[in-house]
Amino acid sequence: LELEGRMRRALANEEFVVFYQPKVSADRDTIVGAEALIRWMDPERGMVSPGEFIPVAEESGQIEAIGTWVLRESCRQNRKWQNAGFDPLKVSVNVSARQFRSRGLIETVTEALDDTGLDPKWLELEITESMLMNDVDAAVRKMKALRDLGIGLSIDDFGTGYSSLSYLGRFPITTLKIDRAFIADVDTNPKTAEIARAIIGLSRGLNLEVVAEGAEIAAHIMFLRNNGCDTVQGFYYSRPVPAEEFERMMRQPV
Ligand code: G
Ligand code: G
Ligand code: MN
Ligand code: NA
Repeated sequence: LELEGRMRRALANEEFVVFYQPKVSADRDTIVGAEALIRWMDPERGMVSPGEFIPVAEESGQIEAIGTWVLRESCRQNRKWQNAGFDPLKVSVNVSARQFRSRGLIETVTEALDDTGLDPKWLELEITESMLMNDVDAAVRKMKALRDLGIGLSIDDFGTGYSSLSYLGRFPITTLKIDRAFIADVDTNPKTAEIARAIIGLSRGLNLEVVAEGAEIAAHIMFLRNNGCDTVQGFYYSRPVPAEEFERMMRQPV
């Protein structure tokens, strides 16, 4: 079977799982959130990377069903952790371009929240700049409708897309996520460090939470902490892990 056919089967056969990568408060060193990242355990081929199958799902339209499943599963898991008595977390879910444009997105998110009983403030969607630029007015309307549900909205991979700073003030977002390209050499390249500082300053000025992704070493963490970044995500703390492993991390300090 081609990837498309195997994907159709995968959803029915429950071969998809959601992994979670911790987001850590830079000054308190506690887990304050998680990014939900889909994984596919193909019984024949083993783990298939979302980098491989998400673009195919996007092309074939299967992303709608898969995206709906990820949203619901992430909300369900988050509510379950809250019911078990863990400190509440914000879980962030990636949304693809086609999903974002889809007419059904608002209803899908509403249903995921209603059916799981998750308070909307503990859900955030990650969208990329390039998804917003085709039709800025339509994107702003869609973002407002999502924010009206009470959820957060984050710009993922910030600084790498084809966007314009002139639009940033119009976007009703709650979070900027600095792309890992800026974090990778933040400790060794003074220009990169200056750009990272500028993004952090911009976020503060616009009253947005700022998250750095791709923090891999202690020097990255030090830089981000010293320069006022709110939240840090990266292999330094943990790779994306299954829910049970994430739960173990929540039981003990990072
Ligand atoms: O987890 P990993 O680094 O392999 O992710 C590769 C890419 O797949 C990233 O760009 C990530 O945003 C994307 N991705 C992971 N999970 C999801 C998902 O549930 N939905 C969408 N649309 N993209 C995802
Ligand atoms: O495109 P997006 O930002 O959603 O992709 C998120 C992906 O980035 C995660 O699935 C994860 O595999 C990857 N990632 C997370 N932390 C790190 C890191 O510290 N280093 C690298 N190279 N990749 C990371
Ligand atoms: Mn992301
Ligand atoms: Na990203």
